[in-house]
Amino acid sequence: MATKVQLVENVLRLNDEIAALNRVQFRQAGVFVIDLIGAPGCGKTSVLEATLRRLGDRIKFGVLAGDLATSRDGERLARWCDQVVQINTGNGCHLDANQVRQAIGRLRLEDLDVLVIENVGNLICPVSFDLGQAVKVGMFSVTEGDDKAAKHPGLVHAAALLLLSKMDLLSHVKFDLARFRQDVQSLNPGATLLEISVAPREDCPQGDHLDPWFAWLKTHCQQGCPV
Ligand SMILES: Nc1nc2c(ncn2[C@@H]2O[C@H](COP(=O)(O)OP(=O)(O)OP(=O)(O)O)[C@@H](O)[C@H]2O)c(=O)[nH]1
Ligand SMILES: [Mg+2]
Ligand SMILES: [Zn+2]
Repeated sequence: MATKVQLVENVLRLNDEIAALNRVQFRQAGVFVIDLIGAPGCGKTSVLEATLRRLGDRIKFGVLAGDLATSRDGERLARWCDQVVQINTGNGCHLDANQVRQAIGRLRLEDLDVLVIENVGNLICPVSFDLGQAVKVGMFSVTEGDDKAAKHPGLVHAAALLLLSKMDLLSHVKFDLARFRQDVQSLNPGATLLEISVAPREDCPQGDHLDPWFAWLKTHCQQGCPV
């Protein structure tokens, strides 16, 4: 048992050393780096597609897309951005700092304002792996159930920003928004919670509901520093 614990500690220590190198490189290049973490299908790529489409002419984005087996997310994102690298992890359920280090070698970092790393869909171990990001952003969606923040306190603690997506579906699912907000607030009072959707909401049929996220992104991209 002791050997196993030692092994996990060593893996994480090595990861942290490489993450520190990534962080220095990101700072030197002046890139604001986001590690986007959420369950499979919560809407990470959809929000990124909309972000690239809407802000791509003002903010220079790059994306690393983590996925076990396909390049589908990378292909979706590459329609809106020419600096996209897909990382296939095989059986790996999270990205690590070394995978990010290899992938950024294929980017022109100095040409970027913001680099978003779409982590492998998973709410658990991506939290433990520092990638060198400025900030971890956690994403939940209303279709996953209102208990997911409470059941994944590690992510809520680690994230400076939490996104609750698919708000257009709120009236169609059993989801107690007040309870979800309360769980987030009590687990991490300092975190910002933004309620968003890429599809129009019934109470606002004109368009999507991403402006709070865009505003957050513009502010932090200008500041260029950790939240
Ligand atoms: N109604 C609605 N559907 C959404 C929204 N965002 C995403 N979806 C749908 O949810 C499904 C999953 O979206 P993705 O963006 O692929 O989710 P993801 O988190 O990137 O998924 P993985 O990369 O596989 O973990 C797709 O069918 C999207 O069309 C939203 O705001 N509203
Ligand atoms: Mg995706
Ligand atoms: Zn994992």
